[in-house]
Amino acid sequence: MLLLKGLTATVFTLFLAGKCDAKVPRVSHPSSKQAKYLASKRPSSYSSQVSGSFTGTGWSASAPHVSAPYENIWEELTNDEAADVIAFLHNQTELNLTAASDAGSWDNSIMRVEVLTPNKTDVLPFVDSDQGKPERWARAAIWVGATEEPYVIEYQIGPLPISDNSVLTSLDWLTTKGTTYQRNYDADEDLTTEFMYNVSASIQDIITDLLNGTASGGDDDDLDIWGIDPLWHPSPNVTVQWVTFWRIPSSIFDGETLMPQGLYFELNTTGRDPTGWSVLGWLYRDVFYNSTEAFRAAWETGELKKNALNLEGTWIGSDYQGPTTEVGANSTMWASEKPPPVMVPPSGEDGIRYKVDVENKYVEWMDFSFYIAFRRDTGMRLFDIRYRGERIIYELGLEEALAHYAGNDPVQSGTAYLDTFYGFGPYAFELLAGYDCPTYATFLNSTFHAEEVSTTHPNSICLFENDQGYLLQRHSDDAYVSSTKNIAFTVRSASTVGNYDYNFDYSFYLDGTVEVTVRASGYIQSAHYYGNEDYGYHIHDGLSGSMHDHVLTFKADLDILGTSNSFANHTVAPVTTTYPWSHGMERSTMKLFRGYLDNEDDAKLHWPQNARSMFMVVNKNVTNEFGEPRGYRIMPSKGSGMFATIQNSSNLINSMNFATHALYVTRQKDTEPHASNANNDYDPANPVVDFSAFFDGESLDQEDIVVWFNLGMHHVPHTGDLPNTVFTTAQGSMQILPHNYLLHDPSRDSRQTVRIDYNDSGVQAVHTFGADFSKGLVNLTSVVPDFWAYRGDIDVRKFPYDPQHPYNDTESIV
Ligand SMILES: *[C@@H]1O[C@H](CO)[C@@H](O)[C@H](O)[C@H]1NC(C)=O
Ligand SMILES: *[C@@H]1O[C@H](CO)[C@@H](O)[C@H](O)[C@H]1NC(C)=O
Ligand SMILES: *[C@@H]1O[C@H](CO)[C@@H](O)[C@H](O)[C@H]1NC(C)=O
Ligand SMILES: *[C@@H]1O[C@H](CO)[C@@H](O)[C@H](O)[C@H]1NC(C)=O
Ligand SMILES: *[C@@H]1O[C@H](CO)[C@@H](O)[C@H](O)[C@H]1NC(C)=O
Ligand SMILES: *[C@@H]1O[C@H](CO)[C@@H](O)[C@H](O)[C@H]1NC(C)=O
Ligand SMILES: *[C@@H]1O[C@H](CO)[C@@H](O)[C@H](O)[C@H]1NC(C)=O
Ligand SMILES: *[C@@H]1O[C@H](CO)[C@@H](O)[C@H](O)[C@H]1NC(C)=O
Ligand SMILES: *[C@@H]1O[C@H](CO)[C@@H](O)[C@H](O)[C@H]1NC(C)=O
Ligand SMILES: *[C@@H]1O[C@H](CO)[C@@H](O)[C@H](O)[C@H]1NC(C)=O
Ligand SMILES: *[C@@H]1O[C@H](CO)[C@@H](O)[C@H](O)[C@H]1NC(C)=O
Ligand SMILES: *[C@@H]1O[C@H](CO)[C@@H](O)[C@H](O)[C@H]1NC(C)=O
Ligand SMILES: [Cu+2]
Repeated sequence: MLLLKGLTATVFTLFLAGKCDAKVPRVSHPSSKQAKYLASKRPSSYSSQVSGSFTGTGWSASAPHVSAPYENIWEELTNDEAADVIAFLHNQTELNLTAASDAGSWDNSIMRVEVLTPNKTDVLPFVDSDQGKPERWARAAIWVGATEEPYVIEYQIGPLPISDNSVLTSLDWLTTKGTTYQRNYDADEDLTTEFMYNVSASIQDIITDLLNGTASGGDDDDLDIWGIDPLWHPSPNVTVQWVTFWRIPSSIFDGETLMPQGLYFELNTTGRDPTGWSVLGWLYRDVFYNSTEAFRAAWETGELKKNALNLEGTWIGSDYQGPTTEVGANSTMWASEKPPPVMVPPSGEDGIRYKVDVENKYVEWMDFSFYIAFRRDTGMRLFDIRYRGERIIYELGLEEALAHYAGNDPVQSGTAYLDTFYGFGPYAFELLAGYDCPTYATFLNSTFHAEEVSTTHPNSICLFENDQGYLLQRHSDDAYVSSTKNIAFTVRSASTVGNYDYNFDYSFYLDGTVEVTVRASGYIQSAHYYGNEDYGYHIHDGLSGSMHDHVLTFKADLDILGTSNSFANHTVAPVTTTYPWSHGMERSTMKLFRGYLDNEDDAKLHWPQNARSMFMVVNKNVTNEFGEPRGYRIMPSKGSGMFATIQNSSNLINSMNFATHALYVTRQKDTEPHASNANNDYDPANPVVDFSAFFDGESLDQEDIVVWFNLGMHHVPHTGDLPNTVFTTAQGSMQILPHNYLLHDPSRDSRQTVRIDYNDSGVQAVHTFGADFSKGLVNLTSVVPDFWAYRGDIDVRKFPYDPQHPYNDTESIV
């Protein structure tokens, strides 16, 4: 789903990012897998049209200001910084760069520039000891197309701001491969797409007969062609890919991934010369034909049985369709037109109980404070999360998102998306107030810089407090009842990566808990049902809910009272033992067994059966007054924590070693900041970062340690995933919670607690501890979203490169 390089930017030529068919303008590199020509449907607005103040669809609370204790050193490059870095890159003649807007697949061009996250070893002295601010550096990914063997490569550029001291140097230290060089076997995807359409056109009579449609690349096509991701390399330098036909919806609903047609063909697209490419065979109803001629011959016998077609209908739309009876029961949602209860801010802006430094994306709520950063590859991440003034987590964020499919057919079997390749930043569109977030949330923007265009997604991060709908604490007896409200603070963003929508929450609770939640919705990628009985349920006419695993890997760099930490394993286990008081008789009981992980060799972990072990990051050297080491526990909450079913993936080879286990513990190292790299997908056998290389036996005893954990689900879509998967069940979360960290439950410090004393004669006393109650009238008009205020991307072009005017040319791209 990426913009085609070489075409003018005025034509939104969209690529199908393997992930299929979201019709959104992709401001990114033409490095995606399958091409698709679609017009933009997403509302977009451009800098030239922006005027006045922007409020978004909601009330958009401006929270009280707090000055961040120090500046956000993790924040993405500003538009001006990005422009400078791009200008600097264009000055490096050895890179032989063509301006992105003019570049084709045979040119070298800038794919993306972003901030290079500063080394922790440089940050801590600055943050903790007020020593010099870490240097600010950028990183850039360059598309090297002007060669027979195209590749992508990353560099670091700095220090910023650009000056005579600034240099372009290798980023190889950030890899496990020893180089950021990554061979790109998909540089000519515009031509491979054209090749696919030509193959289809060459047997149009068969396609019409079997699929009742046309796939030619033209505007009036009924069918689309795309397939596996990543591409296969059965032998060195050879590229093979299976593709299939999908029906293009004619309505606004982009449910193309619900309409696979069950006819597949295999291509050899080795090398850069299309005249050397060939069709290796066809697959229809589980029969492989080793050439187009063989397939035609079979069709001409007139004896080919036909697959059921997956056709468009209201079933792919997500609109209100009720009341329905077709599902086997009468709908009883008889009052659903009435407004449901809404969340309201009790006292308007005066009532806001958190503070924000908007410029530094720094937030304080109750006993927590943190900084928000945003990355093209992984979206939102948090830094320096403090609780009661002490850092508990240095860094918390997504690392990679795997969606590994399986199937009897080669396209599903060959599909294993590594979504950082497409990026979560480019698809983190504006959140809809009143739906994604309460209308009273505070909204922040996010920005990324790809193809020499800076794109801002307004209102793509929201911050809000809300009642969790269940109590944090209660107790009653014959003399009193006591209760504490469970109010949590959430930071949210959502990314629509192709067909799928991922919602990310970081939530903070009054008891000191931090929770990471990911939820999935949007369209499933389905399969044709023929032959796929063992790989999913039959969910529509010719449709299988193609089974797949979602594995989302997160990094949690905990620092418990310093960076010298250990990973504790406390296990409850059955024992049989005698006691002085048991008269010599054995009793069957259980005990608590305490241990530590010694080193990285033991640090690939699974959640133990029956949740019998508790895993904690503790500081052995900082015990509480009862001698217990203070720590934070890691515990699956929603879902149960998971890892990939498929091990040794034929598709991903060495690029999914972060998905072999449920969680991992490693030594923190500047050279191992990320478990994956967005360019791995280009050549998964030779990843830039192979997570398994992090495990080299280093001690985990009072060291700076990092926990990497997986959330996700084994997704076997059923009829309830039509038209869209629902967040209620497609979710997983991890809690990071205090464990002997304080001497009692810290939520006692919230005044939102009540105690009512009573006896037979009624209530004797009411204790509200100084808490205010909401009072007055609520003007609900203020919580009705203004849907017409919804905006799309705001793109600011940094170039075209003009040596006379190289800087910050903020032109609209349309
Ligand atoms: C978000 O972007 C919009 C549009 O550029 C701008 O008007 C607004 O001030 C930005 N908001 C914040 C919080 O930076
Ligand atoms: C690029 O090179 C030109 C000419 O040498 C110089 O004037 C300019 O400052 C350079 N710009 C950057 C960002 O390095
Ligand atoms: C620079 O790139 C162009 C294509 O943009 C290519 O034709 C030319 O050969 C390249 N020059 C060098 C020295 O690689
Ligand atoms: C960050 O650490 C790496 C590995 O030690 C080092 O190569 C690199 O130069 C450091 N970056 C900066 C900006 O100091
Ligand atoms: C084939 O497509 C045409 C036009 O879209 C439609 O009218 C017809 O019903 C379709 N036939 C089948 C068998 O689906
Ligand atoms: C594959 O390509 C690389 C360069 O990318 C080349 O060095 C190598 O010799 C090629 N291998 C084979 C088997 O052709
Ligand atoms: C694909 O094409 C290349 C180059 O023509 C050839 O070397 C290779 O054997 C072919 N591979 C397959 C699987 O057909
Ligand atoms: C296809 O299969 C037929 C019969 O099995 C065989 O004779 C022929 O050589 C094969 N053709 C190719 C291109 O592999
Ligand atoms: C729906 O309700 C109608 C009227 O009460 C009844 O006749 C019908 O059997 C019901 N259908 C189902 C599927 O329960
Ligand atoms: C945790 O400790 C228990 C009991 O000693 C042991 O059985 C288990 O293997 C340990 N788990 C890990 C991951 O070390
Ligand atoms: C433990 O803490 C004490 C006091 O803070 C300190 O002096 C000592 O060096 C620490 N020991 C280790 C192993 O970290
Ligand atoms: C409620 O709020 C709306 C807009 O915020 C305002 O136009 C309206 O006058 C208010 N109504 C009352 C009764 O205050
Ligand atoms: Cu799924």
